[in-house]
This record gives sequence, structure tokens and C-alpha cells, in this order.
Amino acid sequence: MTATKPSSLKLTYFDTTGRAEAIRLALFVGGIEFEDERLNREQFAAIKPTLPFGQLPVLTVDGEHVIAQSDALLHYAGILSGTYPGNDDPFAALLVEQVLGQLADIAVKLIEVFEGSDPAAMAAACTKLATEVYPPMLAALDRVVAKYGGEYSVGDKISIADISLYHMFSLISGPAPEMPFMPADLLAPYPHITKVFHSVKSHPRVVEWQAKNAARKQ
Ligand SMILES: N[C@@H](CCC(=O)N[C@@H](CS)C(=O)NCC(=O)O)C(=O)O
Repeated sequence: MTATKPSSLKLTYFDTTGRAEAIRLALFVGGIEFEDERLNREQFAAIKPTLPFGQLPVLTVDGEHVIAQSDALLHYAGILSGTYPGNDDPFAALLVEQVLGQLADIAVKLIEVFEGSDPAAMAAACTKLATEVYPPMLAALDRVVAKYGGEYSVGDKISIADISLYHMFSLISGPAPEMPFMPADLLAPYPHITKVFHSVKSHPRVVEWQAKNAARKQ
């Protein structure tokens, strides 16, 4: 098995944010060195049969363990980088998981929309999300953050929940080139979520990461 701290990490994904960006950000925020490998479709096709589940992202730990599943990788990145509560604070971990769970429920709805290909149908589905489906989900998340949050969604320490929240709402609220049908002010009615979003956005390491990757596509 690997030692407690890995000797090397390589995160492999496509050259997009997608399911890798929160993992990249968690590692970067915590100052954990990693190789940020980005494959094109041909390179992916060549290694697909060798991957644990035939999909990306994967994290290569110590040059030998190729590990899949983005949620698992995000948690591992959180533990390594100090953006996941330690064993001494299980209740904080529970609260972080609660936020991550709600974000996952929000993401599932979006993925359903993007399974379609007809732009008019996608526009209608996005409008329904923004006006009917998301408001109660976001209002509930806002209440939870109001109760347990501070600068971030759980107290004043940045966690993988905040990084995921920031990444998700960077994608789905505007101006978001990937989501031309989503209203730019999706988060406006939710002050606590908005505050967390801006706390992450203005975190010095996040600012540094975004500047480094400004030329990349979403
Ligand atoms: N449950 C997996 C899903 C991974 C997944 O859907 N990966 C997509 C990219 S986001 C992929 O590799 N697609 C190419 C393929 O399946 O051939 C995770 O969260 O890591």
C-alpha cells in the first residue's frame, strides 16, 4: 500500500473543467503538488481499456495506483490538502457531506438536461430548472449555509464542499458560456450561497489558479 503521503500524484482528465476541476482546485488550494495531465480524445481512447472503469478522471498515486471515481478523488484531495475536516471534527465532516450531497442532487438535474441535444428543448429544460426545480433546492441549501456557515459553508474554513459549490455555480450561473440558457442571476436570491461563492472566488490560491488557467476552455 501507499505511504500516508503520496510521493507523486498525477490527475488525468480531458482539457476541460468537468469532473476534475474541484479535485484540481482542492489540491492547488492546499499546496499539494500534482501533475495536471489533460488528454485529447485519441489519447483517452488509447488508455481507456486500462482504466479501472474505462472513464476519467483518474488519479495515479505514487506512479503505480490508478484510481477512479471523481467523488473518491475529491475526498482524497480534501484530506491531503486540509480542505476536509480532520478526524478530530466528525461533525464538521458531516456538515461538509451534507452540502456535497445537496450539490450532487443539483448536478444530477443538470446532467439530465444535457443528455438532450435539441437546443430548443435544452433551453426549455434550463428555464424549468431555473424557475421551478432549483429555487426550492437552492433556498434549502441557503438555509443550511445560513445555519452552519461563516465565511464558507461550514464555519470559516474552506472545504471541498465550498470548492465544489464554487465550481458548480461557475458553470451554471452567469455569465457561463456552457450554459447560455441559465439566468446569470441564478444565485441572486440566495445571499449565503452567494457569499460562499465569492469567498472561494477571492481565495488567493483560487485567484492564482484561475489566472494560470485563464486561457483554457470550460
Ligand atoms: N462516476 C464517474 C463518472 C466518470 C465519467 O462519466 N467520465 C466521463 C467524463 S466526465 C468519461 O470518461 N467519458 C468518456 C467515456 O465514458 O468513454 C466519476 O465521477 O468519476
